[in-house]
Amino acid sequence: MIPKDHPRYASLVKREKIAESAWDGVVAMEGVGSHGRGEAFDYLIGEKTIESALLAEKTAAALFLDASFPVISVNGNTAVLAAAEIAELQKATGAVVEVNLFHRTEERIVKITKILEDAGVSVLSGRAEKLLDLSHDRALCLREGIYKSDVILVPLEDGDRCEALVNMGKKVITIDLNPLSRTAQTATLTITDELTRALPNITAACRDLGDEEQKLLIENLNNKEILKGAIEAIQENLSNAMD
Ligand code: PTJ
Repeated sequence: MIPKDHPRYASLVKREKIAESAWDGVVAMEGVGSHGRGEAFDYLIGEKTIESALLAEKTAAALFLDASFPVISVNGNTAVLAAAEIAELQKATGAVVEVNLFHRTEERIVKITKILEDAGVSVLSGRAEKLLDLSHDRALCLREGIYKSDVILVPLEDGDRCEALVNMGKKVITIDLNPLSRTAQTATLTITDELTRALPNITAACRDLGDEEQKLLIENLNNKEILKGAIEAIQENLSNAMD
């Protein structure tokens, strides 16, 4: 039991959720390591939404609003940390939600689908086929979901799969606290922010963006600049810590 007055209460609650869900077989054991890496990078960016991430979140909303077939791909960590936030984003975008796992088992798909549905998410079901240019089960996805998407959000994704989706001509948005990861470097648009801060910001922007702002955000999308902004924010934060 984490004491409510602990200075790092919110962070510890998230960590506990991830740990418990790993024991329950919902989060992959590897996902515990991914969470720890995320925590470390969140310290480095100051555990807040940095300016370049807010721009990326607004741009993500613009891409969603502009999409003909938007999809949100959900893995174990994302479902456990942000099922309610995914439900809100789905409402704001009309996106199809597909459970798509790196460490894929039918049992995990069923458990994660239930967590999402309990939070009000409508989850696409169907028979997964090997449709991505990747080896083994990582190629599996739904023809009427990820395969058909033109804009796809893949939070906390693996670099290889992100690259395969980009190579299929999709606009790939990722949420990844590590701006140096292969995923961050390969995606069309990278949001260097914590998942539960990023998703509500995208949802809010979907509701607030005007047509002109939406158009400008898409025209000016420059992921290299966005990533540079994140790395500069880390540099600045580290310099401030030494003052
Ligand atoms: O549930 P599965 O089987 O699909 O597996 C999911 C994991 C996360 C295990 C899988 O996709 C994986 O191995 O991912 P990686 O390669 O560890 O990449 C995940 C990235 O997400 C890392 O760069 C972390 O820094 C980042 N990350 C972790 N937690 C958060 C995060 N970014 C934003 N918010 C977080 N809460």
